[in-house]
Amino acid sequence: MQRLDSPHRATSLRLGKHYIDLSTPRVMGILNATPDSFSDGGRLQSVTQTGGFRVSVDRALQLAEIMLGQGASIIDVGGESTRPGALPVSEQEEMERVLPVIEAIATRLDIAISVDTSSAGVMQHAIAVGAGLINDVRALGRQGAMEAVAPSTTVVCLMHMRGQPLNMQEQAEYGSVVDEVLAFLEQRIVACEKAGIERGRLLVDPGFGFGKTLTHNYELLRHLERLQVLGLPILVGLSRKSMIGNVTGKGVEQRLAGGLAATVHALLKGAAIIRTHDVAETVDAIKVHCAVMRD
Ligand code: 7PJ
Repeated sequence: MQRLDSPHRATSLRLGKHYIDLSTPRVMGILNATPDSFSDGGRLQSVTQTGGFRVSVDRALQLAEIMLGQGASIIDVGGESTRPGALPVSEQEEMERVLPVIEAIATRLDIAISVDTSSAGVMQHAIAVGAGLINDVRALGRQGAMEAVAPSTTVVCLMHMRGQPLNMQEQAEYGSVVDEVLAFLEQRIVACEKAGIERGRLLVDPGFGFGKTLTHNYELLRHLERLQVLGLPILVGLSRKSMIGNVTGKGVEQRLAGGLAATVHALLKGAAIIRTHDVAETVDAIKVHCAVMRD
């Protein structure tokens, strides 16, 4: 496949022992290790003998293997639900959900692993069991997060969020959302560099749906190319989000087509990694996009 070179796009990223070639866009498949997750209804839960929920590692492995077969380059394992209104979980609980899943994927499957977490303890342990990317919706803003990541070679995705999941939709006020997201990301990049996390280890994400109104989300997508000024690969998560549902009038399970339309716009504006629940369909969309872009 022909390369889509751009001066802003790194050609490759090292995630642990995996090299991800970013000369064409890549897919990050979502693996939720939460009993209350937003759009997979807790597919991974199994009921324990005491009636509690725990994450089924076998089921997680199966899903990861399917996504690998469908063409995902990265599996993003998350144990904290960050949907609007979600309650925080304890670090202990988060570790019990994600670490066995990360370890199993790292030992059994040939794919890069990302962990969707904001907790320094989870980051440290996840790196130790095989995560090559820290995907933090709080952009390493929590106590100890920078220090947890700095000594490793792990890549970090810095995402913009306004407020916290519990209240973020009440804080969605901006002068210019694009300028403010850019300024925030710039400031986090500088903070990372100061903490010893080199630029070459960073990705940026505008954080669709995180403390933004529908208008803000579409304004960000419309002007996504402006993030290229940061000179780092851009990751986007649009999959099944309310910005798709609000326009199409569709429930969570019926948002694929709308999400793919948004994804193609993101690709045209330079997105390098697409985080999605629907790997096979997103891989097809990228292939067609690349065929059109080829000279
Ligand atoms: C995102 C994420 C996103 C990154 C979630 C959901 C909510 N990480 N984690 N970007 N969204 N980097 O998937 O709907 O947009 S959780």
